[in-house]
Amino acid sequence: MEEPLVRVSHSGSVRTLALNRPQALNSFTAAMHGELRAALDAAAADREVRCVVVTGTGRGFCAGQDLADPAVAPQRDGAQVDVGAAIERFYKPLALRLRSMPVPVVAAVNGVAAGAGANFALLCDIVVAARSASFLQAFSKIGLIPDCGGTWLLPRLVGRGRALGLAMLADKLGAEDAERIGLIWKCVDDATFPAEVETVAARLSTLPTRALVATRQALDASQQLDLAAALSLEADVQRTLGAANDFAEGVAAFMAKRAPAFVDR
Ligand code: T3D
Repeated sequence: MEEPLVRVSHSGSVRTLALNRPQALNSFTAAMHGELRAALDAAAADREVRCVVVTGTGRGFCAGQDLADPAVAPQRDGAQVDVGAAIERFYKPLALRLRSMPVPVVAAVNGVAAGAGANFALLCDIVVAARSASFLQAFSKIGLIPDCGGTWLLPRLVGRGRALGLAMLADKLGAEDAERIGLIWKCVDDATFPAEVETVAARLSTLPTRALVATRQALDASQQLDLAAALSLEADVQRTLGAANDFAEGVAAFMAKRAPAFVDR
């Protein structure tokens, strides 16, 4: 049987999607985009799923666009290639899908994350990286700008100065430094990486999913709002969440000194 380009596995209420083109450091092809999109859609639609983990097989996380793909590589005969069309067709929907997932998404960065592969990781809610992993905004090396959300994400995560340094110089940033400058949540030892990812995903899966997703949405929306508008948004979201099951359960569990069992999604 043919190997899938995205390996899907399930443990408890955690769905893991592993990019699976290790021979090319899990770089994106049209077919892999298709499988990833289908797997994300399936996870979003499955009420049993309360956390999604994305990772890579082999020694890399994802090396961005597969540059050997004739659909994007400049043609030897001088024919123009519409790189923008690939962005519209694949990367924009991928970024918007990740940011609209109805459950938290963890990027488990097991190795190098380059180009769109780096920004694919940074679009996720929580990024945990193995100490040997690295992040590389490889775009300037091939005459492009950061895509897959890079121009939006980088200044928001690390500020304009560091964003420009990372994007223009395209140096490999080790996982420790990525954590130090606030690009990612956590860098952990390679030996404990799988267990740490499992722990964080299991924890997220027991937390109030709807509130976690509303937190992501409110943080993203606040980037465009003044304080008064952000405060109003907070009031609106709290009004909705305050009427949901998880708020009642969270308060009841606190008062009864027991662990809560959240159900909303
Ligand atoms: O084009 C459009 O549609 C626009 C979209 C753009 C989005 C983008 O992501 S643009 C950026 C694309 N990505 C890159 O430019 C990164 C290219 N890769 C690298 O710079 C290096 O491979 C790494 C720094 C990521 C890792 O280096 P290293 O030394 O650990 O590994 P390596 O030997 O370079 O790569 C291992 C194999 O994977 C190698 O194949 P081989 O020689 O063993 O048969 C290499 O060719 C292959 N590989 C790595 N990255 C890609 C790739 N093959 C195709 N496309 C890749 N992006």
